[in-house]
Amino acid sequence: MNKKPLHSLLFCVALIPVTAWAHEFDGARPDAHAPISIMGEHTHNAREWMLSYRYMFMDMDGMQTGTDAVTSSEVFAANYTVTPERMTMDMHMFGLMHAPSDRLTLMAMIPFKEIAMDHRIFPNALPLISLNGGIDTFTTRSEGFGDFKSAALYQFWNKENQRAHFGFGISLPTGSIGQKDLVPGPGGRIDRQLPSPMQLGSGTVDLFPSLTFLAQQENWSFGFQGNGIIRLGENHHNYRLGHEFNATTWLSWKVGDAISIASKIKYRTLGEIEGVQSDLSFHPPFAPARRTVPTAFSENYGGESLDLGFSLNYLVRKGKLRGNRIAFEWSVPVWQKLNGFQLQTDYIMTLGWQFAWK
Ligand SMILES: [Cu+2]
Repeated sequence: MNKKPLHSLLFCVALIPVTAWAHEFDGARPDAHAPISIMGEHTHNAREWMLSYRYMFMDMDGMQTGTDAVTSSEVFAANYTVTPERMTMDMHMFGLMHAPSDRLTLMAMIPFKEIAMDHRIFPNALPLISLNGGIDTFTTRSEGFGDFKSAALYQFWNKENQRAHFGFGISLPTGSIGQKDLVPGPGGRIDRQLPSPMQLGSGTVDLFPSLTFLAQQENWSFGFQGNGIIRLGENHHNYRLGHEFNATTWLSWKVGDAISIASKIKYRTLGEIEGVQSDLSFHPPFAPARRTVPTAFSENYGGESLDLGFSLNYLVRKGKLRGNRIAFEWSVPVWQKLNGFQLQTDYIMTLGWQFAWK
């Protein structure tokens, strides 16, 4: 799988014609929902509503260049004075869906993020270590609401056991891109603008087109979603995040009336940052020939990855709690190719609750 992520994708896409079968698509089955981290993958019947909450935890540990892990010393050897060593993000995502008709489903969501990044200072950068109170590590944090996103999903195919819909989403820059925290600098620890991975929003209006295909068999389901993020213009810190494209396929097995398990494979490609992030420092004042930190430089953004995920869906189909769904997903990158020097993703865990009613 190492160097040929596209082959696995093409294999999954080749499964599509195999899934023709003569029975009705049942949107109320537990396997009618994709692994919980996938957004906008289902539509609703006319007049249905859905409220959802997802908790996502992402752990990024250790630096990487290309497909190789690198140590902090190797980042310092590449002329950087500070390196990230770990980043965690806790995200709480609140969502609402409503279908005015069988064909059209509308959705809105907003995330709340808590981000922390641990850094290490080059041992030879003694002036910086002394400004940092004599220690060679520091952590920056940010938290708050991210970008508000709304989307329309239009079902253009619903025949026998197959469904397909287009999605068109737009995200508004409600999340702050002016988050600051204390970092070592001239005169001690000072409140400085944080680089973009620590920011809560993109700062630009972003478009989210998507195409989803679903097929159901008697005891299992298949899904495919291709989606993109197109960033418009430039934000007020003089940059814009890279455009993004994702292709995800999943297979779900219905192991009972209420439970399904699934596996997914996701290919992602993300562009570099365009522009130069304003209000960051690029060269330490005491060593102008060195660079500050990889996250300040646009070439240390973007890349490709292939993630493998496993998930469990539990759907309450009778009684007072009918319509509640609880889902869990564990996802790990099996291949990452990162531009420049970046933190590598260790795993992403998603826990979700959804409640649908009519
Ligand atoms: Cu829904």
